[in-house]
Amino acid sequence: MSIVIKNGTVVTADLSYKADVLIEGDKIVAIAEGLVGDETLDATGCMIMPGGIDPHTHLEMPFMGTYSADDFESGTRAALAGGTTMVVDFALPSPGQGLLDALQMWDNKSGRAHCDYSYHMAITWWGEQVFDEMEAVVKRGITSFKHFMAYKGALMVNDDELFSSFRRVGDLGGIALVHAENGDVVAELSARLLAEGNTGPEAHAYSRPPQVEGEATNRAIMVADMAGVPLYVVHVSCEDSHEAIRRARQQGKRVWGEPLIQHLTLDEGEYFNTDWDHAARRVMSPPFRNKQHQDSLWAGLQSGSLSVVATDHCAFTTEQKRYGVGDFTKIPNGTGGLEDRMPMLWTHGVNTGRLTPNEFVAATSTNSAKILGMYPRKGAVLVGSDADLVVWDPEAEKTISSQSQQSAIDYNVFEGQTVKGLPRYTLTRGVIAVTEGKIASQEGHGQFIPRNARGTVNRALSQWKDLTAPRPVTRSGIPASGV
Ligand code: DUC
Ligand code: ZN
Ligand code: ZN
Ligand code: ZN
Repeated sequence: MSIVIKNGTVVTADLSYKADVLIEGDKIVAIAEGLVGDETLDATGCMIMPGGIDPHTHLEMPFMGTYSADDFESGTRAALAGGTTMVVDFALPSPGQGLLDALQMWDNKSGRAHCDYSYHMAITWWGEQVFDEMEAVVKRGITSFKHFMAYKGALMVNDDELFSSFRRVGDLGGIALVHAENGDVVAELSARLLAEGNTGPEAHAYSRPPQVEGEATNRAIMVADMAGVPLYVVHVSCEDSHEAIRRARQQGKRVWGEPLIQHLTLDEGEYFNTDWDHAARRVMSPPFRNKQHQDSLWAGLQSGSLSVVATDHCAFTTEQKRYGVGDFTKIPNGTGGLEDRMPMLWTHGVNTGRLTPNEFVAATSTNSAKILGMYPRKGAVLVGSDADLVVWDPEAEKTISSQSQQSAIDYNVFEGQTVKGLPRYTLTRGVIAVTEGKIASQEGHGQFIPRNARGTVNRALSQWKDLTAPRPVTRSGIPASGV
């Protein structure tokens, strides 16, 4: 059974051109004019693009005393509805738990996925078991390791752990990810705010000013340089962290920044809504910022100093958000966005003239595939690539509503916004999953996608020659010769 997509314009990160795309099984087998297949999809007026890749989701994640409400079933269904055909989630060991054990837990959940997926491995504690198991994790095709510099007393790692882990990731040819917020300062500000009687959701934003993010991003960049590891900064929300990333890139450091669609399109005014639920539903870390920070993020996407747009999809119901009534530090942190990321970025990015369609493809798909080691299997419209495709109708419109969304939660942070630019069809490895908003995808169709390591890089750039010279490494990650 073959499928041909006809009468559309192929739009990739590099090029736009008229061609038909022929799919056999789960692969693209031909791209040319005048192709014929068993089934024909009409793409008149549409663009044929690589399916979206969301490099940052938290599905069914145990967090802040509960579990995020979208699991791999509802979360990946929502992804496909919005043109996203792959998610990269996070396997999150609890402190003391082995990495392979945590991976098994995530494998048990992800079997229900409608679209393909991978994981980043979180490093939430440090020890010989973690050091040893990191190699097996890389061999399984998980080549990116996430570090939380916030969530003190829970997920946070200290600088000694950060440095040891970064060195190990660098030696394994992987890439280090950071949630960059100064967790000590956040904890201190949170305690003061509560003591002063500031218990509402808006205090969450006060407890995490842009400086905590700028400081941690600078620190992570410097530690990564000393360790000789490429660095990917998740959810860049403000100029303070963006500025650090720009400077690092200009210096030749391999550092990438990931803004979220929420930070690009929603601002801190949401927290001053007098409706407690409205504000709490938008509590996430980092919080939404003001317009100047938003402008900085858009400028970064335009110039290339920021590379990809993600969601950090970590959805909680209103009932879950209400755990934090009377104490903002107990509001589960996180918002949804998987279904809306691409239509929102198209509406606010392409329709406004900020981004070209090719830049849209780069930011929603191709750059993630390249940075995270799965290009050109993913993120490409090429012969031999997986047939993860979205037939994008730039004229189709809808108003976002929790009533019609796939996500399991009871609201939507973009409620009431009209978007123009939607999938006409979404295909996941050759299977038509969405037709004009109608979902026909299959639970369990998604597969785990192993990713390539980047190889070791960057070491010659460090000022610290003694750290960049070849070094015998002990199991604890400290050179035998000492530093
Ligand atoms: N931020 C959130 O808002 N939720 C999940 C984890 C995170 O870093
Ligand atoms: Zn985070
Ligand atoms: Zn409201
Ligand atoms: Zn996250």
